[in-house]
Amino acid sequence: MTEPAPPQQIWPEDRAARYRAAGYWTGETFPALLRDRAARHATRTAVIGGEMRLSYEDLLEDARRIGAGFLALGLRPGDRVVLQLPNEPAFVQVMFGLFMAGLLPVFALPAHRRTEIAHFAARSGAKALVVADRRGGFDYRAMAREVSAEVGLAHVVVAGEAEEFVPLGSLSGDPGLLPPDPEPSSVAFLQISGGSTGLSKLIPRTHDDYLYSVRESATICGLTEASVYLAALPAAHNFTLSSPGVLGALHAGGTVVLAPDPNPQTAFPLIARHGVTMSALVPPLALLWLDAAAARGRDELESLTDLLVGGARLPPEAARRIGPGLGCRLTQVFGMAEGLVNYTRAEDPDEIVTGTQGRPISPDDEIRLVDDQDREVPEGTPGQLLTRGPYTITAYHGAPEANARSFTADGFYRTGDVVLRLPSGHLVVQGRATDHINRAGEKVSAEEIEDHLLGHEGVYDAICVSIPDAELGERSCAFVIRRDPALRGPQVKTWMRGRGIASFKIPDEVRFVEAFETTAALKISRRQLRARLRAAALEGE
Ligand code: J2J
Repeated sequence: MTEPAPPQQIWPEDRAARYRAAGYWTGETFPALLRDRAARHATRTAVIGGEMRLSYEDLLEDARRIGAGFLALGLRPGDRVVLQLPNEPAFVQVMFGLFMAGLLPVFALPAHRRTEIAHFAARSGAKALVVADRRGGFDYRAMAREVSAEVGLAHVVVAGEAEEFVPLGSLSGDPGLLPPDPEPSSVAFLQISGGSTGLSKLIPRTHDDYLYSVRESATICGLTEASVYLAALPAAHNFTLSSPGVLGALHAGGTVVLAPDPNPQTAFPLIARHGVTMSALVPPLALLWLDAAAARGRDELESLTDLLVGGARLPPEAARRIGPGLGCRLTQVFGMAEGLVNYTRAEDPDEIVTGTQGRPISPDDEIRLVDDQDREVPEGTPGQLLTRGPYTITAYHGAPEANARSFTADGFYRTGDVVLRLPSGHLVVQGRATDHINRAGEKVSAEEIEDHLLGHEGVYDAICVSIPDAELGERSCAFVIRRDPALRGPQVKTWMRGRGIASFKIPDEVRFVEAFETTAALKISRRQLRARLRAAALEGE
């Protein structure tokens, strides 16, 4: 196997020069950021998780030790490391440890399993994997063993009981051997795409571009040293990491509280105990918090001033209930790991906050709304959103075919979202032009699921579509033509579980059909088929 090339992110020189001149790209890097905050806020609390509390000084010291420890294992600056840790202080310590050593985290979610982790490791050419020992009944070490056998990882580092692997607690080295700070224009890490075609792509983000989005997000959302941000969703997700998220809170000198799960029973007591001021949720969880606040009362939420909601469509009627129901201000966020992030603003009138998904962070975020032929649609009509700007990638890592599909010749990212733009510049998400299922904010590629289903010998063909769902927003439904007439839905689901994929990708529903529509058109694309099956399913609901 040939060694994957190191990730790059290239903006044309004229645009890069413009972003620097405008002061968006300041030359700040992640190691420099942490050193600076540790100098300014030494004894203030940076991170809280469980009974652990880290000051900024502690975090810097731990990151330097961990970073040096990775180098002592034999890793070299520029190497990639798949980072899969739950919402615990170790996540922040290891992330910054990797940054200090010039190593590139590849951000996996705790829900990812063998197949996905092996894919991220192979695609990124990762030398190491960092996991927890066992959480929620799942043994990550057993998974690491399988991944390692498949893709040949040089090192597995485990937070907790390490068995034959390297215990995170044992990592140490000479911090004097840490490399000089990286180039601000170099890639700092790889984020994971939601992905609508096939497997997730890797998203290379630079120090310059990501820190611009983090800094501006923190300002837009009003984060200060006094802010306490509760990471309720997985910290590695782009929303929780950067909008304004864990990094925005640390950038502002505030405190991050890590919640092991986002349920009200866990989150509300943490809010009360640590004086949390801000959190971020996907719409179904925001509704769950509303119900819980109605049932338990709002006493525990006294300190909460701001809730961000994004990741999937928030219906305006639900949006209207959030402020009064939780006693805090709602901010809608429409973002993507590829770049562009939109926020409603504190000064926006109520109907904008409840009825739109905000407007872009940057005056230099370019927005184009186009039809299927890439022609601009008339003002006031919805179109497919294309975007380009100072923190939106220009290419995925090592994916020439996906790049040809996902970016225009002049460097716009095809978001796949269908959007209406108001004269004020605010965007209203109407739907999407691509085939993924947005299951409570978790994106599931229809194609990826179909590919798995087609691997079952009793399946002749399969099409996966999204169906509106009262709780999840959308759920996944697989239409299957079976080869084996005895095949049943539960068997299909069990078999999917055995494929080593995140459980949010297991079809919520399996429906068997005799054939897919072949009437009018002789050749019908899978996209058209999905659209017809979705329409038929809706009629039948
Ligand atoms: C409708 N659809 C939305 C919204 C994202 C901040 C917030 C979210 C993400 C995220 C993120 C939506 N209403 N408010 O990275 O930094 C759908 C769109 C979008 C896709 C991106 C952030 N907010 N979406 O969700 O990379 O379809 O990022 O293109 O996971 O989620 O998904 P993802």
